Amino acid sequence: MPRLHAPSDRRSALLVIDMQYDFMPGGALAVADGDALVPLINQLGQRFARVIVTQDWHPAGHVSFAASHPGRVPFESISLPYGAQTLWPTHCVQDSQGARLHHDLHLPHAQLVLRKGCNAQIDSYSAFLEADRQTPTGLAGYLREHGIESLYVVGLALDFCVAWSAQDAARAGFATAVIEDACRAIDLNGSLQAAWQAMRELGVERLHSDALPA
Ligand code: VGL
Ligand code: ZN
Repeated sequence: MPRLHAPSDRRSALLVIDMQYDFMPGGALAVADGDALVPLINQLGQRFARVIVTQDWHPAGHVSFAASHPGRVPFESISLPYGAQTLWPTHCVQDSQGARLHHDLHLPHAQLVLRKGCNAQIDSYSAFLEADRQTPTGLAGYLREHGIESLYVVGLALDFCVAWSAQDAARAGFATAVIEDACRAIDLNGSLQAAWQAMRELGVERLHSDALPA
């Protein structure tokens, strides 16, 4: 695993995952305390030369919605052509209020807002590769063309979109860290512990926001 560059280094980027109303308390797929991250992520953003933001951005009737499968309920798992898929409450429908970024998120210098999960038949927790594990979002190419080598990942949810994005970043050769106090988890059937284990095996660093490399 290549070495992590400091946040202020032009070769580093902060990757802010899915800070959208549907993942906030009161949202369709609420993550406990998700909104508490906003001030910390705003502060972290100030320390990074480069910031990238993602949005979960599903068409109506998306394959990951329990409502798209008669007789199924949220949080069940089903088998799809690309493998097992957890079914979710309907969330982050393109252009809905729940899909908007939290209004208090203040990252004025963010250069890229990447939308993922746009294919009706394929989910995408990862900001790099859709759930078929073949369709790229283009993010790796974007980062390489900008000379970015180190990624610090924050946001929601730690055990799904943050963890999948961090793992794919590490596999793609980026030095990758998750800032754990700038994330919150769903924690479904042990998913949080499994996510940390999988990230550790790929060399993803687990950092606290007050201990980032200088
Ligand atoms: C997410 C479940 C479904 C996430 C997105 O952002 O972690 N989780 N869609
Ligand atoms: Zn989703």
